[in-house]
Amino acid sequence: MTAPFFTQKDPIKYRKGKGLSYRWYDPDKVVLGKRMEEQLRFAVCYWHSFTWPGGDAFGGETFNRPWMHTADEMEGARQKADVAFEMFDLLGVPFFAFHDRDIAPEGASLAESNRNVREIGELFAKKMEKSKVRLLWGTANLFSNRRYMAGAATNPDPEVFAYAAAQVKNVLDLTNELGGANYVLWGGREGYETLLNTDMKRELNQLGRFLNMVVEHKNKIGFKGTILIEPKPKEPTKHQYDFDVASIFGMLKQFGLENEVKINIEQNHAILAGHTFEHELALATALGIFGSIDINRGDYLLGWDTDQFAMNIPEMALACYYIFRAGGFTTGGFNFDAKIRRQSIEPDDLLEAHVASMDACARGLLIAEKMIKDATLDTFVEDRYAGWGGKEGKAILAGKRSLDDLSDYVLKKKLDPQPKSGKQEYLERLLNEYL
Ligand code: XLS
Ligand code: NI
Ligand code: NI
Repeated sequence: MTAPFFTQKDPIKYRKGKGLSYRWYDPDKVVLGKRMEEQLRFAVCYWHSFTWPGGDAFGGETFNRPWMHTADEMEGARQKADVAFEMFDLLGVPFFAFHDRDIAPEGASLAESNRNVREIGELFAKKMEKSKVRLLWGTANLFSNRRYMAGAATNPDPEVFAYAAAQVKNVLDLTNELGGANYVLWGGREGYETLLNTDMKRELNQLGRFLNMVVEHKNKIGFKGTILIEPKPKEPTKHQYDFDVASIFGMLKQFGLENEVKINIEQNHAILAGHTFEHELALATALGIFGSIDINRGDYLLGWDTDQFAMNIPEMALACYYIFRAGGFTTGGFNFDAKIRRQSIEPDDLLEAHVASMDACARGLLIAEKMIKDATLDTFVEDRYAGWGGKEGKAILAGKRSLDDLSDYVLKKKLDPQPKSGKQEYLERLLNEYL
């Protein structure tokens, strides 16, 4: 028996109780018209919290989790589920998320792997009767096994494509049965290392077909959740096709899926793509494909996916501003795709990390609320574009002016537009005032 695993025994509450407590995350506090719990929709991710042993490229396991060392792997999977639900209930989070291979060991055949996943899925269903936790999303791990080394949907071998499809079917069915709010596709190996062995056009078409098959299956089984794609520019693949929000949007348009699929944006992936987190959030919102968030923090000095817990309050405030001024989440939420550092070896370090980051997100939301209600920023931006509300501005956008028309207009009116200050430093000071 592994559970109880944590020394913390009492459910963690807002500013009360023994041991850990939330300082800012008050689930019942109404912010921007909804309870904080409903606005933030926090999820614990299964992989980093319960399946990652604390290794890095130069050294192995540091955590020594008992469920990773059982003689019978399925017994380990059951113990892991016990600890996971112990943590969900201690934190009081409304959601969790998993890959098939996080929750159950891969078997000798697909049939056996599917059975393992199903068995733990049934255990989840039982545990969910007693817990308030719900499933934010499920996903298939189409990147760890060596069969996927050259990609899943984009593999040169159609049998690998078929295997990946079969794996997705199993997890999408399970996600549906568990009442999941979304299903995620992250294509870690959908890309290439060298063009010398790659037919890019063919691979992109394969990916488009795969995505369409997922949507067709979703409709067939009546899954009510949202299909999400998670962009990442590189790692493990050198050139990844789902690089960022913009490239996914192009792909969705190409394959006729822009109304079917939305995006799961991860902070660390945004900065690896050379963007700010808010850039990706604002672009997805502008394109109407914002779905959900993998909340974490990348290290600006490192060029890889460190997946640290988000703790930076000014950054969270800005992110929350762009998320909640656009209306916030529908089926999505803040999923902690984040791992504790490999030296954080005490069981309760897992709780500390989640509590601290939930508080940082809650503070971000509270600051964003001030910014949204005050509206000085919004008004500034609106005023900046006020000219477009005039007669000529409207006519241009409505397609009623040609290059000839505008040339005549400028010459006749002898226009000489004068630059206006962008007032960046004033706006930065304003932002600091809210913090
Ligand atoms: C890896 C991704 C992964 C996805 C789910 O970089 O973030 O964890 O969120 O497959
Ligand atoms: Ni992620
Ligand atoms: Ni990541």
